[in-house]
Amino acid sequence: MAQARDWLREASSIAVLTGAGVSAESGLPTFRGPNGLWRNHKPELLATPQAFADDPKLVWEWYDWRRSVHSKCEPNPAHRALAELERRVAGFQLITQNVDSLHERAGSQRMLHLHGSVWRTRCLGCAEEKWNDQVPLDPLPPHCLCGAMLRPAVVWFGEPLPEHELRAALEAARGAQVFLVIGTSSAVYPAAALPRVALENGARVIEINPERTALSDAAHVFLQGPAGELLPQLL
Ligand code: BJW
Ligand code: ZN
Repeated sequence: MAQARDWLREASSIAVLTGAGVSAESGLPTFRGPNGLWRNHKPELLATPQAFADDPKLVWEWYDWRRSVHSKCEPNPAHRALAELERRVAGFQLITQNVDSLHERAGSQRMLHLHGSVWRTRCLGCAEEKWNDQVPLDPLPPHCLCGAMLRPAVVWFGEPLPEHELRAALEAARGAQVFLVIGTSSAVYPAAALPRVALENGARVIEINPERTALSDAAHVFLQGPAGELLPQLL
């Protein structure tokens, strides 16, 4: 912990990659692990274009439920500590896989969203993207003014990540002196490759997670525990 704290204090460029675990203490379930089931469906099997094509109403019900859970949750001390770190360090970049908006609600601004947002919809007909914070959505599935069905503006398996976000995230990973990896199982690519890119480019990599992950052996420091407790101590 002391070593990691020194690196963070001395660094002029810091990049942070977050995953679902950073929002766990706000009450949001993660994707994988013991609590990762929704009505007997595995979330990672619902987050696919195939699941949506097979049963758009089922997939929308899952997103509608998640939107309603998200709307009742508040940012936790981990989100707030990262927003504070951004205010202190000029060369700061937050990269998130999360779609919940809790980082923004905690005050983060220099953010890249790799997997989109549950609060945006995209039209399957005219492709228009829009902010939509209606909870619950009615009717379900929702439709665009053009008549076509809407989908959540998130990135499902097999879909490309938004080009600008991914390019900027790679650039931040290459340029970071310290790369923090918080609350992600490091199982989903290309996000999981970012800490490796940072390592290859000489960054100190610090991981925070209650469980060891595919990254833990390669990280310079692995801090085992919940982000909401460890991050405020670290920063
Ligand atoms: C705590 C905590 C606390 C608990 N404090 N921590 C083989 C090799 C490489 C790649 C592939 C491959 N086979 C297939 C692929 C590609 C595929 C992939 O990676 N698959 C893997 C499963 C192998 N990737 C893709 O398909 C991506 N696209 C792509 O590659 O496109 C290529 C392409 C190019 C050009 C044209 C076409 C295609 C897209 C990936 C999209 C992922 N989407 C989702 C859903 C988003 C929408 C939604 O939210 O519904 O993103 S899936 C889901 O996983 C979500 C998450 O962002 C993502 C990562 O999950 P995360 O955040 O790590 O959560 P968990 O639950 O896994 O982990 C939580 C962690 O928190 C745990 O470690 C806990 O211990 C910890 N934790 N409490 C801190 N208090
Ligand atoms: Zn439309």
